[in-house]
Formats: sequence, C-alpha cells, structure tokens
Amino acid sequence: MKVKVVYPILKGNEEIAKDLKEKFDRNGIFVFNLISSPGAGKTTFLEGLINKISKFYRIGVIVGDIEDSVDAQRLSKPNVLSVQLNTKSACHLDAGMIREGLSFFDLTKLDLLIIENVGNLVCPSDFYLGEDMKIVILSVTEGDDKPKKYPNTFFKADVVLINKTDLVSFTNFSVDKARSDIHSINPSVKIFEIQATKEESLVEFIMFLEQRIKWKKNQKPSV
Ligand SMILES: Nc1nc2c(ncn2[C@@H]2O[C@H](COP(=O)(O)OP(=O)(O)OP(=O)(O)O)[C@@H](O)[C@H]2O)c(=O)[nH]1
Ligand SMILES: [Mg+2]
Repeated sequence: MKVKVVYPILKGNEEIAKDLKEKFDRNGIFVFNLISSPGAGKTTFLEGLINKISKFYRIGVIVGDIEDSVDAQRLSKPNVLSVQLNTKSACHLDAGMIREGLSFFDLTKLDLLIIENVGNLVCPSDFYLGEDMKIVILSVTEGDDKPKKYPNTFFKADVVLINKTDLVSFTNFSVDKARSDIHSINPSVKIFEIQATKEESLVEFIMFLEQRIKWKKNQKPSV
C-alpha cells in the first residue's frame, strides 16, 4: 500500500526533473541543490558565496521553506533574483515546485541556479530536481554522529561542507571522525571545512565551484 502511493510520486518527480535537467543543459546553467538540517547555515553560506561571486556570474536562487520569505529576502542582491517557494506541509522541494519557480527566470540569462532546499536531513535527498550537484551542509553543533544516522543523504551528496568550524572547540564534534564516516558511506564525495560567517573560508570551495560552472558553460550545445 505504501509503495503504491510513494512510487507514482517519485516517478512523476523523476520525469519532471529530467525535463528540467534538459532545460538547464540547453542553457548551460550549472545547478546545485543545497541540503541540511534546519539552521546548519545554508542561507549564511549562500550570502557569503553570492557576495564573493555575483560580480562574475549571473545567479538565480530558489529557496524552499515551509512558510515565510525571510531567506529569499536575505539572498536578494543586485544582479541576483531570489524566489521563495512555500511548501506548506511538505518537508522538501520537488521538481514540480522548481518548474513553477523557474517561470520567474529568464534561463537564457543565468550561469548558476542555486536551490536552497527545506531544512531537513531526510526527505530532500530523495527528490531529484535536475541539479548537477547535491551539496550537504553538516554543522559541528549537530554532532558528528549524523553521517551514520542519515547515510542516504550523505551517500547521495557530491559535496559535504562541514560548517561552523569556529565553534568546534565548544563541542565534542570530531572533524576526523565525521570525515572518515562520510567517506565510508561515500568514498568519492568532496569535503570542505568552512565557517559560513567568514567569507574567506569559502575560497577553496569557490575555486571548485567555478570549475564546474565553466565546465557546464562549455557543454552548452551550439545552436
Ligand atoms: N558561529 C557560526 N554561526 C553560524 C555559521 N553559519 C551559520 N551560523 C549561524 O547559524 C544560524 C542559522 O543559519 P542559517 O544560515 O539561517 O541556517 P539555514 O540552514 O539557512 O536555516 P533554515 O533555512 O532555517 O534551515 C544563524 O544564526 C547563523 O548566523 C558559522 O559558520 N559559525
Ligand atoms: Mg535558510
């Protein structure tokens, strides 16, 4: 019974997500889907990232939250259009919601689309949104047991950002244990240590991201 209900939803999602991916590819837009527990630092990280790179790339942001639009307001910057989606009772964004959000953007004028998913470490990773990269943020205040407790999320990640490293000495979080547990679940994942409140800590990640944005641009089919 449970399977009968869930399967068509996920199947429908996959079909819409494939269409979205095709649109993103046609326009050479690099897309990442940012996932974490509530309060791990997604919006803070994006504020720093956008401050650092919005002079060089045309950026669009779609933010998912159950209610309110405070995050989209925080991420609205010159040259950056930020759209807030309210999911009401849903604990994740799905591809149909992204398709609606995209109606606000001119896809021919974007290099990077950022999706800040609803704060939740379980549901969002099951819904493909047509993205090129899933980024998971794990903050040190959540505890280093989270990779083993939520393995599916870490298994599906392309990148993990260990955040709030400025607070590590106030916690019993072991960065080495977290790294080793994440790699045992997902050997190929890239891990960066950051402090989202300090933009300079994002430099290594930004170099990695810029390579991916340029790679995607070069894949754009010529008309
Ligand atoms: N000390 C410290 N605080 C941080 C860091 N990153 C984020 N914060 C704080 O953590 C709190 C939550 O940050 P947000 O960026 O709003 O987190 P979020 O993941 O976007 O939250 P939701 O969208 O509600 O899921 C804020 O008070 C931030 O200032 C960090 O690197 N160090
Ligand atoms: Mg947020």
